[in-house]
Amino acid sequence: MFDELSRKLDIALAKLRQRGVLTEPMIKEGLREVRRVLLEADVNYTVTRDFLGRVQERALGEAVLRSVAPGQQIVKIVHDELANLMGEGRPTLAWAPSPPTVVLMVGLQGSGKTTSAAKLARRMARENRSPLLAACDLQRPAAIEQLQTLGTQIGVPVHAGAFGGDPVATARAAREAARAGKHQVLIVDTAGRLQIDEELMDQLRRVKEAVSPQEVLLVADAMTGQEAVKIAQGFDQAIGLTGIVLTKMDGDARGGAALSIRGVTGKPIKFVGTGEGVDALDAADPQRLAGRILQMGDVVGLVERAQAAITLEEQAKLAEKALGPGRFTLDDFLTAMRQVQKMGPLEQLLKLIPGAAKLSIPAAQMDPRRMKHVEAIILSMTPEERRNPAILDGSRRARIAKGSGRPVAEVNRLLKQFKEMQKFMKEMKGMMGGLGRIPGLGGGFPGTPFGR
Ligand SMILES: Nc1nc2c(ncn2[C@@H]2O[C@H](COP(=O)(O)OP(=O)(O)OP(=O)(O)O)[C@@H](O)[C@H]2O)c(=O)[nH]1
Ligand SMILES: [Mg+2]
Repeated sequence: MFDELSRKLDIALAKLRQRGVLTEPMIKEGLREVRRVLLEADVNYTVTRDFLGRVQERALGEAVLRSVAPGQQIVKIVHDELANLMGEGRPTLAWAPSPPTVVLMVGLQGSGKTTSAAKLARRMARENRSPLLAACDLQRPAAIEQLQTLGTQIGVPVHAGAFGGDPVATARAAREAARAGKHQVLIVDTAGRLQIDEELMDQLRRVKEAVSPQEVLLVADAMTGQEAVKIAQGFDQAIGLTGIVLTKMDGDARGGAALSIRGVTGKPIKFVGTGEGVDALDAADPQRLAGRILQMGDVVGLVERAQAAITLEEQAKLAEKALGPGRFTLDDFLTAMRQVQKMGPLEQLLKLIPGAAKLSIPAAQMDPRRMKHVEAIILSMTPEERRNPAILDGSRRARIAKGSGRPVAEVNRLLKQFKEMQKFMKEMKGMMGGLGRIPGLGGGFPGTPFGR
């Protein structure tokens, strides 16, 4: 699913992710690349343009340019906006106030209507909704048989019309049968055509009228890209749709259909077909689909957690301390460390930071117990000592060691690391000019568990 798109987006975004500092031209250049990839994947032009507008606006925002690992944040923004393209949340089916709820499956020939009807029925059976299938594609004997076979396979009854019969009458009878049989859901399979034509639309309109469906789902083949979008528009104008079932997402669908169909038609993708088997139907989840496209869930998760752990105010304060006119003190060191701790188990977190795996960080430094020790040592200092560690002579160090229950050697080591970090902060300040950079995330943080 989305393999090609996924790979190309990864390459496009890699350039942004690898940079520690991003400027506006770099972001614009990177997003131009993303644009090219989306258009190549057959995403609708207008959808692409609006999408990039939103991404760029957010990416150029203060918060990203000034943040640590801005490239990672852009990955997250792209991810979120991709999800937004496909929907707000997980869409649900509309249920009838009194059963049966009727779901009408429509679409072009071979798009996967019959298969999807059976898959949906299986899903409903699993949810104990006692479904009934209706075979209203009466143009080919094989079509009726196909649904009957699938019905037997999944243990769902099929109300079938006779070959050559009237689909409208069959649909009406099926609805009656569903009510009489106390079926909660009726799923109606219909005939397809090679292209949208007035005769098919007229028949569907009459079937629709006969069963008053809560849902009219267009079954569209994801492999056809923007063609699927055009088909959806055509069906919506002719009979009115409530949602889309995007099939054959397991194939090498380029992404154009999935990413454009909602933006263009305003109809949500409700299900995605991911195989030929009767279980291969997923409820569409925009977040998950975006995750499949941008296979960087680790980055997205990390940025989310970091954002949750470090409040903006804290970030501003730390950046000010680290790079502003003030001095970076042991108190700040402790605050930064606690924030890093709040983000979760360190080893796990480190794995999430691209490049961090390459840093040689002794396991002991990542040990949460060691963090406790560092904390104990710093808290055993007086406020004056924390502000000005230069006054820490031998006797003071001995007192701190005793107070914290740690050996003097460890106190010394911590102070040495802190000094290195102060130096690093100063260098970085010189290097980066006025740009803020928050310690703790990817940017290197000597003397702490993230140190180089
Ligand atoms: N790989 C894959 N194949 C699918 C999927 N959905 C349907 N198919 C296959 O697509 C072919 C057509 O599916 P049908 O369900 O018969 O399509 P239809 O829309 O009912 O076709 P007509 O009744 O002829 O209009 C079958 O071989 C299905 O197995 C899917 O999500 N993934
Ligand atoms: Mg069929």
